[in-house]
Amino acid sequence: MLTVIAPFQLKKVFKKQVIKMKQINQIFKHKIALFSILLLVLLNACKEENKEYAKFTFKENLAVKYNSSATIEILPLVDDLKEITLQIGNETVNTWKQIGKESLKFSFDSKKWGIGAKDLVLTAVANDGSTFEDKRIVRVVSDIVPQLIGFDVVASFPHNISNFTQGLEFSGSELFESTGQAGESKIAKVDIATGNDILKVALDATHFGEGITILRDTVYQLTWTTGKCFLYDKNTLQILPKDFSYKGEGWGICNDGEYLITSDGSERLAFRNPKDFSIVKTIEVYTHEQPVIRLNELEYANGFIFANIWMTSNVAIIEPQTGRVLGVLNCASLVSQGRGNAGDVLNGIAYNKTDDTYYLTGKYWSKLFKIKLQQKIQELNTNQ
Ligand SMILES: [Ca+2]
Repeated sequence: MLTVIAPFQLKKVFKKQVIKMKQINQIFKHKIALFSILLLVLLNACKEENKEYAKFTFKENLAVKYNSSATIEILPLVDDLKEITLQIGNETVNTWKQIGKESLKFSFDSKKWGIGAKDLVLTAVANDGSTFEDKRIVRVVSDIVPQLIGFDVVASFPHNISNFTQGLEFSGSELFESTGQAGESKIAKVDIATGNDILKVALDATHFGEGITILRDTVYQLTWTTGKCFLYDKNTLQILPKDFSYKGEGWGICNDGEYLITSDGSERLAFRNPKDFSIVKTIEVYTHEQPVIRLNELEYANGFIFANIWMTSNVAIIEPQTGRVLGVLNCASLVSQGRGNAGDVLNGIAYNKTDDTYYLTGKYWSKLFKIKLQQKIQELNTNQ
């Protein structure tokens, strides 16, 4: 049905709409005014929040040598401060009250805090309860210049050039090798003389195999990005029903007889409980100058952790208690002799306890080298 509206009615409707628009406009104007006031209040609050109450006197990336102490200085910037606290990591290490204009000092004992990057946070509280935070990172670097450790190549063997080597470890006189690449990942017992597999097991193609280590009768195998550590019977290489899950990437793994030690491509090594893979402690690996990132295949031998550094020809020799790099094997000569035509980077180090030798190879290399160090690694000097 059609409704007919008379002209005068139309006028009325139009008038009503105009009145309504005026009201809306007024409300809108009020809202704008209210919004502006709120914005001003907020801006002022932000301004208050950004006001610096106190600052560290040093800039970013302060480096402190291990076994020494450094003075951390804090400068109060306003008069009415109630207190200043200093936090290192999760620990509050000092609280100052009755603060004047003088700078505040804290003695940072690097040995207590250990090697690596430490988060420092100062929180300054004003008398009205408002706070200001200043944050810095302090790096504790090693106090030791790594020593170049010489070695002699005592033998070389053929290496399977289709092995994208990710893990290499002895159990007694048996050599185990793990490889990567999706669809090509495996664990094998290798015949050293020929480079052929004596026994092997392939990994599901959804996983990219990484390092292996053998503790008691179990082989532990990491995966690169799928967060799984698979367990195998050492004698049969049969996969065990239980596996472990972990966060982040898996690169290399070794063990010290008690803990599994894993790398993830950073400078950090994690010590894990072999029963549940939980992290017991972590260390950060540093030279006297900087963190050593891209730690890859690992080996535990003679009380030290040996680590291939990805994309380099170097193997770092690391003190497990601190993370200090005490020595370096420069394997450039092995790269030129063993890489072959299609080989990739140096990766894979295994210690043979029976004759105190180390076996090294690389991804898709044609050779496996047996080397003997020119000095007793136990005598690496930690008191330079
Ligand atoms: Ca190894």
